[in-house]
Amino acid sequence: MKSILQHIKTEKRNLAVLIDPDKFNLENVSQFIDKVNKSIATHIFVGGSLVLDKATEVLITAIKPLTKLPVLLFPGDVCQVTNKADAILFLSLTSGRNPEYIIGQHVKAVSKLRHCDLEVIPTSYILIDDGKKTATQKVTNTEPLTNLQEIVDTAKASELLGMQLVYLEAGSGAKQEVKETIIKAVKAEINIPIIVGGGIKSKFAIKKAFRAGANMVVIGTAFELDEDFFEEIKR
Ligand code: 1GP
Repeated sequence: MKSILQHIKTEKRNLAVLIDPDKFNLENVSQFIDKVNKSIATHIFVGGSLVLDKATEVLITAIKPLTKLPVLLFPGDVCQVTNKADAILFLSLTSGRNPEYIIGQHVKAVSKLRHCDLEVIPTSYILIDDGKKTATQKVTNTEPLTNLQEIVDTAKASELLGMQLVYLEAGSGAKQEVKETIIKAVKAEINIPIIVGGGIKSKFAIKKAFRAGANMVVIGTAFELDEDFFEEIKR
C-alpha cells in the first residue's frame, strides 16, 4: 500500500478538510463526515492551536468509523498526539525562532510516538504574514515571514534538513491566502510536496493554489462557516 506521503507526492490536487476539535460540535460528526465523504476531499486533518487534552483523540475516534479517507494529525502541541489517526504531520515551525516549536514539542512527543504505528511525516511549517495576528503566532510567540527570499530559503533549508513536506500557512481564517507568487517561487526551488492553507474560501482560490504548484490545499474555516461549500467546489 502507498504511504500517505507517497500519495500526496504522486496524486495531483489533494484536498484536506481541517477539523479543529476546539471549534467542532461532536454531535454533528456523522452529518459533517457524510458531506466530506461525498465531496472531492482526499484527506482529513484534525488539530488546532488550542485544543483541550484528549479532545483530538475523542474526535478522531468518532470520525474513523465513518470514513475511508486517511486522517492526519495536525497538532498544535504534544497533547494532541494520538494513535487513533493514520499519520501525523510532525510540524516544525521553521518560520519562527522559538526552539520549543522547532524541536522541543517533538522531543516530548517521542514517548507517545514510540508506542504508536502512526506514519510520521516530517513537515516544515512556514507561517506567512497576512496582516492579521494568527493564533499560531500568539501561542508560539513567533513572527510570520514576510520576505519572499526568506520564505524560499526557509523551504529550501527544510528540504536540505530532510523534511518531507513544506506547509505554507497564512493562518486559520486568514484575510489573504498565500499568494501565487510565493507558491511558485517555493515550487521552483524545492522537490518535496507543498501544502497550502489558510484563508482559502473559493473555488478560484483553490485553483490558483494548485496552478501555482501546491500538491495539497487545506480548508478549515470555509467548511466550518458554510457546509454548502462542499457542494460548491464539486461543480
Ligand atoms: C489553518 O491552513 C489551515 O491551519 C486552514 O485554514 O481555516 O483558513 O481554511 P482555514
